[in-house]
Amino acid sequence: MNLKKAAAEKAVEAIKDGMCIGLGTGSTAYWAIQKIGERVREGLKIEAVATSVASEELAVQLGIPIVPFENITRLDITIDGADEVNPELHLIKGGGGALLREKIVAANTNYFIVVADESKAVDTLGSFALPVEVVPFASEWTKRRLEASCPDVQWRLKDGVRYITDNGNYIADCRYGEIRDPAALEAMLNGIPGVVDNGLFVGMADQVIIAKSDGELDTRV
Ligand code: ABF
Repeated sequence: MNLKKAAAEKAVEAIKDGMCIGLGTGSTAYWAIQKIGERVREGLKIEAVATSVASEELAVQLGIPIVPFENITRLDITIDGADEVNPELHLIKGGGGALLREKIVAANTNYFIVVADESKAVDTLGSFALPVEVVPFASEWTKRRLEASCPDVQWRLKDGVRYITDNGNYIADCRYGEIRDPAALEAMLNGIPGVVDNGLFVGMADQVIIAKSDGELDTRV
């Protein structure tokens, strides 16, 4: 059974005619976009914005109407994946590199649904390296500031060179091990000059759908 697909398709059931939808990024959100495309071809009337160039291209291929962000004031539902989800529904996101757009979209959404397979459910956030988006200017200085709180900070690489986000920035992957106070860490990191945002999503998820290998869908609100 494809757990990511099962969770994503369950989330898509919440979408109704006339809604504005935020499209997530990653291999779980991929299945949500596929299902939304199927429903659009069956007559569902929606508009959508995407959290990454990759998701926008997929949506366009599938016939999902993509509108400029400036044309809408608020999204009804966003469906996106996560790298870790804790029992309070706080998240680490950004393993796919799209954390900044994902956070802007989630913050402007009435109902934010996170979809994941059971491997993403953790008791304590932090085993997954926390992505921090950093502007290129003086980036080594910013990295040193990050290292003051984190023992292991690595620039994300792609094909041997620094990974560049859709916004032209770098990603520093920060391995904290255990994040006991996600809200405090999120605020502290975003207070460092040169940091654009980080992958902690605290108190943003309205619903989390986790597909389990026994076939159950665990829905948490
Ligand atoms: C996006 O895709 C990211 O925030 C997250 O990093 C990733 C989730 O991974 P997956 O590909 O397993 O859905 O949602």
